[in-house]
Amino acid sequence: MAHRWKNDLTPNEVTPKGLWLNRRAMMAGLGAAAVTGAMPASRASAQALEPNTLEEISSYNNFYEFGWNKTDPADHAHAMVTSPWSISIDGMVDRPGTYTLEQLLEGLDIEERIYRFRCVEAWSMVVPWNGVELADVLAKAGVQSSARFVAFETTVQPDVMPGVRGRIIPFPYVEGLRLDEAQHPLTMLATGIYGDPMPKQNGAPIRLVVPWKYGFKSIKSIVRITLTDEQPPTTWNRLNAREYGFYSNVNPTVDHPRWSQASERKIGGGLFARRQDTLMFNGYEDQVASLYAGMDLREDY
Ligand SMILES: Nc1nc2c(c(=O)[nH]1)N[C@H]1C(S)=C(S)[C@@H](COP(=O)(O)O)O[C@H]1N2
Ligand SMILES: [Mo]
Repeated sequence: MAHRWKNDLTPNEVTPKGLWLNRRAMMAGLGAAAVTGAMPASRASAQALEPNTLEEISSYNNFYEFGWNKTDPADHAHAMVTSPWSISIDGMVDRPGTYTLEQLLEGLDIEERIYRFRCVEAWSMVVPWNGVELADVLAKAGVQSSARFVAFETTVQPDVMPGVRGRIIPFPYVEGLRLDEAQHPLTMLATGIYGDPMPKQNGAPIRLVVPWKYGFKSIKSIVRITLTDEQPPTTWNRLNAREYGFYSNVNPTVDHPRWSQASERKIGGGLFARRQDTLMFNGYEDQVASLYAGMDLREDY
């Protein structure tokens, strides 16, 4: 995999892995903004962007197909079949069809991007994702000018997904973005973390990452992408429209009906760690605020 930090690491530094991870954490603290080119220069850089460990990222998960507890995905997702994998791309595209993972990624650079990740439940992590821009994958299918939204769907494998059998949430899990959100350069299809293939509990082999939105928008283990001219249904909005809107942009000034969104607990900080302030658009305001110009973010939550 080609990723941007490769040149900073000598082969000696790559092993043992612990050292490699430490080095990455150190670099992130020193200058992730310069390295990723994806960080705003303002308030966000004041907040340390120290990545969580792979252990933290892959052991505290939401993947309701595998159960409701944070440890259920790590306990059960190993049984999910993720190879071979393909995604059907349909709707308003010039070249609809079933694309293998290899076809989707062919010719694209796998980049490494360190993003903040903020769950609507008010916990957060910092994750060094590997992946490609969604826009580049959509371009392969040829987005038609009539398309206005992108809908996504997760695999359903009932035999190995205890949560699917529970039938509390309607599966498949579905999500959606406005086309301009989907084509924004921050929006990724991620295929790995820390240079390793995506852990199954994090949405192997390929999942969405939209860093300025609450985590539930970042749908895992995608098998279908549909270009449409209508706002698509989304799983949490279907379950409770008052609590979970279509946009779900991270916004410290709009509270969830049952809790404050002004601050968050960063996973891995320990029991007595101070909560940190939640940033507007999760710290990506400079890059994405223009997408919502003229919108009332209280109405369109
Ligand atoms: N298919 C699917 N995608 C999903 C979810 C899910 O339950 N099923 N949970 C979402 C929620 S609520 C969050 S916070 C993130 C969690 O991603 P992580 O486990 O990689 O941190 O995945 C999102 N994507
Ligand atoms: Mo979440």
